[in-house]
Amino acid sequence: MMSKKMRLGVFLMGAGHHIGAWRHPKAAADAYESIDFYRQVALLAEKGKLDMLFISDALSLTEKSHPSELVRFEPLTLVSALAMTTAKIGLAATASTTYNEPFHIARKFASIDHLSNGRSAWNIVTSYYEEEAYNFGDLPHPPHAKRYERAAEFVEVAKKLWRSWERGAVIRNQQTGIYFDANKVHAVNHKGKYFSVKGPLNASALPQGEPVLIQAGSSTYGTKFAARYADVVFTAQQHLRGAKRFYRNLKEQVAAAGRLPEEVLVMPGISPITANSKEEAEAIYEELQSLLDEETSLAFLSDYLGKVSFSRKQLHQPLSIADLPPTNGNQSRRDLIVELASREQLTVLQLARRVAGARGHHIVCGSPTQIADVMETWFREKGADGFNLMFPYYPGLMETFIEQVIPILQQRGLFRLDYEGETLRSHLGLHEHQV
Ligand SMILES: Cc1cc2nc3c(=O)[nH]c(=O)nc-3n(C[C@H](O)[C@H](O)[C@@H](O)COP(=O)(O)O)c2cc1C
Repeated sequence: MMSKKMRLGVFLMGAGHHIGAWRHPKAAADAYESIDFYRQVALLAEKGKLDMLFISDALSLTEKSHPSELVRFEPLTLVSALAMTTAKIGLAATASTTYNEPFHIARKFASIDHLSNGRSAWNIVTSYYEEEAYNFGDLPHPPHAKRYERAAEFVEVAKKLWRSWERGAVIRNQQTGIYFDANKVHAVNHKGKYFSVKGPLNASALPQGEPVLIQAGSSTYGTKFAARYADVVFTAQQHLRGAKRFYRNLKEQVAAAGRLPEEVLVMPGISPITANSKEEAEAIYEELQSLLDEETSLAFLSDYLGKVSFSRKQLHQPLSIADLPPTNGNQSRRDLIVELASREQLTVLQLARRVAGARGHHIVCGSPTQIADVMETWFREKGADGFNLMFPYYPGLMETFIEQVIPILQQRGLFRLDYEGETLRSHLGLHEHQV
């Protein structure tokens, strides 16, 4: 029996992660703005004893945006609703450090942590879409390095705010009339390059001390930031070799930053298609591929590559790496896609169709045992401490996984039989933050 347990989140994305998902007859096409849908999948995730729900975000759309990015719930609002319909599972919401202020974000996560009794997590992103800038004044989207510089100061300020109320500061003694101990509440008085924040926060010490901090960005700046601040790193990895390289590199950086490598969990995305056999699972994948439309698939690819437009002729030729412009967006995803194209010698159209399957994440087709085998191998060989599950369509493929793959992982001693603690930090085996 293995004592270390695999950590599993589920990345909820409305109808599904496959770009054609919303057209699949078994998918919930109205999922993006349906609380009934989210409530149903959240309960399913809790039934499977998963560690957390994960909600991504963006702050803009264009006429080419996919349905998943046209209309959707704001993540913090959504997780606060789900906190009321679940009891144990962690609630991870994405919020950008580029288009928010630290006081707002620190306060909102403090509220979520209180109202969920210690189940909050913040997926810290710096925003990858240039268009987001147009919704926040006239300034251009800041360059990649500046976004990460601001993100670091942002998190420092948020941490100071979360520490501004010591535990025990709230007294609420009805006899003496003393509500709180002012000696245990501290101003923050932060003055830095990007922010000036006096504090304290108008929320008492969080049940978890701090929300679980998730980082999703794998560039050089991204991993440096993660090594310093993250509890969990969400990353896209296509194959075990690359995952092991990323894992080793990140854990080395964590140690160099003066932290323990096991304090930071690496959770790549995985998109499992579970069926009775590998052939049946591949048939589901092909059915989803048949629902793709060329234009949306190419729009996704173009975004990831840094807004490239392709001529008709280029679509049937290999991707020309030399012609790619520099990008201010998601650098690690672009590197991954470029590597995939050259490794498998894909034409632009074939590449667009591949990326459409799980936005560059690893797709695995197989029987329940085969899916569990892949996950176990990545886990044992130090390519992953766990996974963020990204089902091609919901709820069907998630149900199959929860009913058929989770019990195998449990029988192998790789995954919990039940929740042992109350907070997300305890599910993940992370220490509680002292305040
Ligand atoms: C797996 C993964 C998921 C991400 N999810 C989001 C997201 O939901 N919203 C967002 O604005 N950025 C998201 N990002 C973007 C990063 O947070 C970062 O802002 C962007 O600059 C890309 O990071 P990188 O260049 O360090 O790889 C994600 C990045 C990765 C690798």
